[in-house]
Amino acid sequence: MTIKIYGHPFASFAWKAFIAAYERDVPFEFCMVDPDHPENSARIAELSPTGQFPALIDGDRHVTQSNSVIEYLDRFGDAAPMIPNDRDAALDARMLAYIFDSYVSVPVQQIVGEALRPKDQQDQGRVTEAKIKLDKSYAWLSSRVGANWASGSSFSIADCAAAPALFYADWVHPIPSGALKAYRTRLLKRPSVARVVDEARPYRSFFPLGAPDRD
Ligand SMILES: N[C@@H](CCC(=O)N[C@@H](CS)C(=O)NCC(=O)O)C(=O)O
Repeated sequence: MTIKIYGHPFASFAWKAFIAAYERDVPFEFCMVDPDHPENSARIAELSPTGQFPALIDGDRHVTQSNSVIEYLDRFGDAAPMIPNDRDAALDARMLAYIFDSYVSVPVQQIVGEALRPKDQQDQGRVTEAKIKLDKSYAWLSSRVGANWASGSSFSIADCAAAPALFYADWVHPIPSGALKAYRTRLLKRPSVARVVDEARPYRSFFPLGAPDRD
């Protein structure tokens, strides 16, 4: 039975699932969620409470929420698990993943979402609030990311979350040079991350703020 992962190549939370699958060499069928594939849009509406992706199907097992999909993929492949075996290391990795999701990816989504609203409904105040949140996150994370990966020496769920979060964050609100920016550069060189960046390239014109001419 082939594992199916529902998502879109340009979607940051879907990247997290793809990165974990590539890290662990887990084959899967990619199910594109877009208007050209209404059957996948209908399926994701059943799989996820809000219709948001990613979601995974493995036989009778249905998993949604990017962090849960990553955790599910840990049962396959030989690579070090994305949720470390050590209890404290697992806690740190999960904690950082939540922080990248909630305090980097979500403010980025808010800034992008604002640009997608009709001009007369856009609110610069909400954009400013989201950027203030990003500045706080950048400062906090700069003093915490490791010399190799987000949490310790092994690539983990925290890095799966950090890669899309920091990739798009730097586009909407540039990360100052320093430890966090250097970590973003290291992430972009990781083959699993470079692969999702490449797979998303054809969709850059979707970016409502205008994609910069760089990664
Ligand atoms: N908490 C969810 C967030 C998922 C999410 O925000 N997905 C976005 C893609 S990055 C989405 O589905 N956007 C399309 C939509 O909201 O209709 C997770 O971790 O999976």
